Amino acid sequence: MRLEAILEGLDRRDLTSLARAISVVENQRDGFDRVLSHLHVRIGRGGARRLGITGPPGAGKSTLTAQLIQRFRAQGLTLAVIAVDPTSLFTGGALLGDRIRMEAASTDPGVYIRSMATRGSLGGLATTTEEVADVLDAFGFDRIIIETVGVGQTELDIARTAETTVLVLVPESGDGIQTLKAGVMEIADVYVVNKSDRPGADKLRQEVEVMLGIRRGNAFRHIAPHHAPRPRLDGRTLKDSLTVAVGRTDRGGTGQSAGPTVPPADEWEAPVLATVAAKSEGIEALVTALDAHHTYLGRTGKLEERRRRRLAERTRAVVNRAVRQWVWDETRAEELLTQRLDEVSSGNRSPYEVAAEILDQVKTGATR
Ligand SMILES: Nc1nc2c(ncn2[C@@H]2O[C@H](COP(=O)(O)OP(=O)(O)OP(=O)(O)O)[C@@H](O)[C@H]2O)c(=O)[nH]1
Ligand SMILES: [Mg+2]
Repeated sequence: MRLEAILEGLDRRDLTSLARAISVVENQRDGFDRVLSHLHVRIGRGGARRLGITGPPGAGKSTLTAQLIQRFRAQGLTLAVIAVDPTSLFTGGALLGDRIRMEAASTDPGVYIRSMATRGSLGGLATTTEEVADVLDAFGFDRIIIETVGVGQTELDIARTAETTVLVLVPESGDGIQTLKAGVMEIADVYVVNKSDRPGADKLRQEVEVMLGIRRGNAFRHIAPHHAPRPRLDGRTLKDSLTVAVGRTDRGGTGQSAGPTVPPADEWEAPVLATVAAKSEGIEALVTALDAHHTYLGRTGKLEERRRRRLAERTRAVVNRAVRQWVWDETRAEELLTQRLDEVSSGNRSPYEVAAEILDQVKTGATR
């Protein structure tokens, strides 16, 4: 299909054209920037919300996604799901069967499920995922769910391309809580302890809450809520003694507590929710939390702020890509590098000197 036909098809909201457009963008085929440019005016205009769901393998992300799909469909909303699986690079497509099942399962025209091939993503997986989400956004889906497997930095970066990031943990997986301890996942907006029908779920939920509390300098808030009167022990509050007991002070090491720490009104306190996705339990609370986070982003201006930052980042990325291509393809940079390589190799010149020379030449406008 020619590019014009794809663009025209997108305007008609034709699903085949959508699939083609996504392939073009995903693989950065010729004209991918034209597709995105064509769609730009429509991106973010239909009020689409992007939701990132990440967590260790088998945590129940897809089950949770299926539950969310049901809720959103009941509200009359349309949905797109992007299933990204960076680890399939290493597992050699072991999850492919699952993906195909997922795609085949969707016969509802209001739901569009797409898996992302992740091998050798040129623009970086997070950027590519975001660009694919842009296409779906412009196409008019009300909700875009980005599901990614894993709890590493890459997965987080992908999930963070959404406005709201959900981290799904389960009692049996040590991974999630370990990365949370390492601070990687501190950045989620909503935490879900799924499989709460299993032993250890309550304990995990408390651990996560304590960990988030400690990071906020607000430990044990679930034990002694701000508004509740605190029992007094030896003239100190319960919170003080607990804080002392774990060897922390909550006021930057002064050893004095200045009373309860109340988060500023414009700060989001990520909730830690319990769900049993397989039995559809706790989903309502999750939907409520997602709505609350969206409202928070809107109220504090963070939605708009974020949008502008992303547009600036995107523009920079496109300029960088073009400049890089221009330098190496259109100027004498490569030629000069080839000429100097022997000297660099023999130690008579450093790569830095040669780079400076190349840049000088580029700046003085020497093109081939
Ligand atoms: N006991 C219990 N099992 C659940 C729950 N939610 C999901 N499961 C089961 O856990 C298994 C994995 O669920 P998925 O939804 O495929 O998990 P996932 O996180 O999408 O898995 P990957 O995409 O492979 O990482 C399935 O067998 C589900 O039926 C739950 O709340 N409780
Ligand atoms: Mg899954």
